[in-house]
Amino acid sequence: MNIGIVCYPTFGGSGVVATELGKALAKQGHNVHFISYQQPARLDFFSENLFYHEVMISKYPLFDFPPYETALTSKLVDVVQFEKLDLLHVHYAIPHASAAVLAKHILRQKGINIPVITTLHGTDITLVGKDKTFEPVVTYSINESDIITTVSQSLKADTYTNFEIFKDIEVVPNFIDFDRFNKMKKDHFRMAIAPFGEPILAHTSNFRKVKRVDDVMHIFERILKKTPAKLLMIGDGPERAPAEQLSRELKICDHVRFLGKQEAIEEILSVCDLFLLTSENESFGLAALEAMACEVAVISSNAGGIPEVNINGVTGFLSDVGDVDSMSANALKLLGDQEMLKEFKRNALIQAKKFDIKNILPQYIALYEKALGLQKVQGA
Ligand code: GMT
Repeated sequence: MNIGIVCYPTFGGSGVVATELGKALAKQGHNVHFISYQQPARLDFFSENLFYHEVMISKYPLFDFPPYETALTSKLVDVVQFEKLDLLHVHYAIPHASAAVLAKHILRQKGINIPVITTLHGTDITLVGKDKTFEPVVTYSINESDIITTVSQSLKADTYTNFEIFKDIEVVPNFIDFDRFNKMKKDHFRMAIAPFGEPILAHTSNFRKVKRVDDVMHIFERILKKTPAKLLMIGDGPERAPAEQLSRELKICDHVRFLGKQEAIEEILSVCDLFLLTSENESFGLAALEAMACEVAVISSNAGGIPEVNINGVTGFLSDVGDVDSMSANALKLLGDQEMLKEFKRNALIQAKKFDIKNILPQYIALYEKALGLQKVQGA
């Protein structure tokens, strides 16, 4: 198949999922064309059937707000025609779904039928998308997509709650590539971080408000009062500086390392014991899945789709959003019982295997085939 993938090129979850999906499809022999405003972060190598088309935006002085969506739509029309794409798979509703739907309508006038598969990732539904500045366009573009997918059952339910959607939604969860994410032997690294054998905790995110990183600080403060430990904060975003400041105020900063964005995250996760995910909203929690694949148990909130990934009492523990007392008590329970911790780590790996890319990729391919089949019927 000739597949067009539209995504954000940054390290955000939706961009990572889109890029890894494209790479896996290319490995199976499909031609994959990425369309975005920048080369996707994880697309940093050559492959004969991977292509990148950059959306250029005119800097005309009249534009206080350069019209990216219009430029993206025009690019889609161009790439679909020139590269003879079979379908467009867009990740994150705003503005990718509406641009794709408009491109589809334009192409229809030119006698070309292009199916649009829209994957909803999270904040496009639970936060930004439902705001009335975007809602009518998001609703329209979801309903006009040929296939709609969400990354969890929870996000599917939220989509029906927040928008008037009259089509079926398929759930295709996030996935993990075990060729990359697995527990590696990194004893020297563990020694450097925790020289006295202290347990190592980690949090990974884009440090946005929705992640509640201040809760991570409060949980760790409570843990440190009872037992020595180290905390690695991985990623970057607007809440990073306030979190660093809070770690000083709570007098835990000597035991917390803010590592910023990291490429080889699997190497860091390989030396960790517990992963903390405190989000207010989380449609799936790819960061937790990556940790689990590296045999790390998870202490998390029970928001959104997290319970579909982290199983309470099996792979970790779940608490209500903001309940830092419960989360720190759960962490201490695991850290205080080495046998239980070992078992939870083993369970985390078993659970992560359910989301092996080898199981999830065929689900997307089946949906592409369904979309192409549908298209033939409509075109007939
Ligand atoms: O919040 C992020 O990490 C970024 C965001 C995105 O859309 O780029 O991630 C969302 O999509 C990921 C991939 O499907 C999910 O694993 C995350 O749970 C989801 N984030 C939220 O719902 C807050």
